[in-house]
Amino acid sequence: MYTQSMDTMAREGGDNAPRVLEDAALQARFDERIDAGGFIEAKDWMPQDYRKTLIRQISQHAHSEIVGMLPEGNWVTRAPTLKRKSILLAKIQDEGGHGLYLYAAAETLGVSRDELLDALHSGKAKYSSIFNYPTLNWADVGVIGWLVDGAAIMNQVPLCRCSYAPYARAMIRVCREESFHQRQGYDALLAMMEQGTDAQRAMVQDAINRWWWPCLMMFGPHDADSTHSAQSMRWGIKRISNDDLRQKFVDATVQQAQVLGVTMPDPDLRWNEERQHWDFGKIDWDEFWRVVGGDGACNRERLAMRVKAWDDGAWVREAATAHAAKQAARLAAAQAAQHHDTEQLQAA
Ligand code: BYC
Repeated sequence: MYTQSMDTMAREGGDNAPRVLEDAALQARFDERIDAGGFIEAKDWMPQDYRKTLIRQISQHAHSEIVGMLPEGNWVTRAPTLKRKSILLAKIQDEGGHGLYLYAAAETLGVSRDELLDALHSGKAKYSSIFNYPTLNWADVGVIGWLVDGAAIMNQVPLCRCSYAPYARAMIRVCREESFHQRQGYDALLAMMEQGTDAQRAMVQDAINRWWWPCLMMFGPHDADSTHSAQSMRWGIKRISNDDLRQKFVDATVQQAQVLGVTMPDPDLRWNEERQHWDFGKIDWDEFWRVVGGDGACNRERLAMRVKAWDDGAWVREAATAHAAKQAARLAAAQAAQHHDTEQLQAA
């Protein structure tokens, strides 16, 4: 479906000039709307590459949400109190919901959910590098909320103004929920730091030491090495660059770390009076690309878990399909009966 509008093949009769002119006019109208900061709806004409870029980004985002349920899911049975367990369950369910909104947004672009999930399960599709790191202790759950969700919010708030309206609308609700996720993580860490034992405070610091650099990697490669940034920014899909978002995240979190009483594992982290920003050290991009390429600590485990969840859920999908078929048959029979009655009345 998503090649329809770029089809410049000769029409019957052999003359494709009218079609080329028509496409040029559509492209001009699209560019005008993008340049004016306007939105594109699902039924509007859009260039094929714009559609492809959105399918790529939205589906990777959707996959990240549902794979992102796994590291925290590891701690549901071991949450320290009933309150923390309820919060964690609600958060994980939210992530599942975010996956649904995002798959639905991707479907408006003419791709099926089955195709997207096939790509995830076969290892072809990417999802965020961050979810390939292990959650070793309870403080990891707090740090995921504070730092991982904090980074996610920083990246996702500008997406509420993405030029593709169905994605932008989905992101508004996602961001509201992410804000609760970030606060609950910070609150859990604050409780450990203020009311906990020395061992618990050490757990928090250890978790931050392990998650800090992978969180900085979440924003993607430097702008100069980012394949898609320039075009995505021109199209209004991305509104702020990878490096600028990363800097905003560092600036916001260093202050929060000071309140919490923890440090970041970066000897080069220092306030730059001239730039009015925090300078930070070099990111290990070899590690990033290794993890993105499938060789992180948990890539295989995460994918195996997703495939198992999909296979275990086969009976639910079969039952839902059988139920829908039964309902459709019932409706068709009722309509046929009504049609028959009407015909008899007319004949009488
Ligand atoms: N991990 O040209 P670039 C969450 C890939 S959900 C893996 O800069 P782009 C949460 C990139 O895909 C968090 N791959 O790309 C959920 C591209 O490869 P392809 C997810 C990465 O798209 C549950 C290549 O590197 N958030 O927080 O312009 C619980 C070159 O990169 C990563 C989103 O998905 C990465 N970190 O910019 C808790 C937000 N970074 O596709 C929390 C939406 C880059 O050419 N996505 N790559 O094979 C975006 O904003 C953008 O896609 C990115 C990357 C900023 C991530």
